[in-house]
Amino acid sequence: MTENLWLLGDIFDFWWEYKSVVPAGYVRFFAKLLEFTDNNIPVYIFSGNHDIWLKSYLAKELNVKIFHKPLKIELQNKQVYMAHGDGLGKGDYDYKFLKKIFTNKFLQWGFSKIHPNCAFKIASSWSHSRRKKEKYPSFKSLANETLYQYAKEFNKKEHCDYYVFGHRHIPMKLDIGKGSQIINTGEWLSQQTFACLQDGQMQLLQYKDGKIQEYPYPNPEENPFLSRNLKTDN
Ligand SMILES: [Mn+2]
Repeated sequence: MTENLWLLGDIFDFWWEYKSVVPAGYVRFFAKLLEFTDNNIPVYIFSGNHDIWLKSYLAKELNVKIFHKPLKIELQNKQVYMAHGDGLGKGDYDYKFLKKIFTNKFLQWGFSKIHPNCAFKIASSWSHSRRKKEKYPSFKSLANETLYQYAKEFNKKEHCDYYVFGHRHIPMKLDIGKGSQIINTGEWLSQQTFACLQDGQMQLLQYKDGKIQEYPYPNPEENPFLSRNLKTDN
């Protein structure tokens, strides 16, 4: 069986590539990815809203493939739609506007002229400021979940078996009709959740107490770890 690893974005809180400077840190993480690719296990990385500036460095050094857009792909005879999830669906116009600024070539050129120490200080403080103090993201209802609605709408026009996203930090595995499911891989830092596609079936899993188990709350409406009243954090 062909194994491969898909990282769905926001792998870095902030990432920027210079011609001759590499951001400090991440050595063990990079070594692990290299271990995968050196052993012919392909690694695919989507850029997220925190690391949209991933360019060719990781692709060259670690032999990984980077995607900047959603991808629809057949895996194990299933149609799988994957994306980080930022900016998809209705609303979030502030972010959609910001994304235009973030991806503006002239502004990127200007930012790259700032000394790396200053540039990272500015970007990291801003990136951190977006993170709220609460440990778990807020959740109101599925009706308010843009990616859930997006997948449902998309599936009316074009069928996929699985819609897999990150971004929201809310682990989720739900039916969306026509035999399709949406899966949100959640996040790694506090809940250690991820998805696994095996024999054509996708599972939402959690690494807990040294073991891998099925995540007990695939429906966020029943998840006690989500905060109900606070603002979103993604
Ligand atoms: Mn994100």
